[in-house]
Amino acid sequence: MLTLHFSSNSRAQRVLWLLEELQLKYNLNKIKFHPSELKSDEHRKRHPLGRVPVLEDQETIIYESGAIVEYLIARHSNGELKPKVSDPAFPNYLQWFHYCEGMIMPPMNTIVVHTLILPEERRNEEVLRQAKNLLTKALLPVNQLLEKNKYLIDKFSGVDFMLGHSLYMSNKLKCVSDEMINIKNYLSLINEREAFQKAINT
Ligand SMILES: N[C@@H](CCC(=O)N[C@@H](CS)C(=O)NCC(=O)O)C(=O)O
Repeated sequence: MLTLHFSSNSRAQRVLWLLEELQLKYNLNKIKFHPSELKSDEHRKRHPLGRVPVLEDQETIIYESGAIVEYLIARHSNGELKPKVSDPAFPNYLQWFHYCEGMIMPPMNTIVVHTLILPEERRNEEVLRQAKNLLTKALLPVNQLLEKNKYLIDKFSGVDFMLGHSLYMSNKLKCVSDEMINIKNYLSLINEREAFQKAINT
């Protein structure tokens, strides 16, 4: 049996979305997004930094949302959700899958820190401005990609759980401008998926 250690409004939504799409059986351990629970001894045994998501599969404990998504796809998707190595879409899959944590999430983390996490007196307007600028620049190629593709690499894939979810988070932070119409349309598309709704409303 799989157990997902999960907090609302976090990257753990990526994994819940995937578990739901794959219609797998799982236990959900909902953790309050607060140091009292995230940094507890119990949770640090699963993740040394006290973060989410964490997936447990019998004796295996795995963290890093991208690794978890790859693990579940490899074990449970029956060859769906990831192009084969010989498929021309394979390099695109790799690039855009990793673009999420590599290019989108670093400025987004800074934005969250300087708008929500730090006490007001420690927030820095210049750092925030630079991070917003960087995020906008990183979103532009994704908006372009969606000019020709329905989902991120056209066929619904692991990239949607990663990069797609980071677009959802960027939009929630009001960092997707109305001009990025392709991203807006894409968000409407994933919003229609029942599994996505379950993930963002849990
Ligand atoms: N690269 C990691 C990042 C994990 C991460 O930072 N998760 C956030 C939630 S989105 C967290 O648990 N933050 C709690 C904290 O920083 O104390 C992943 O993709 O899983």
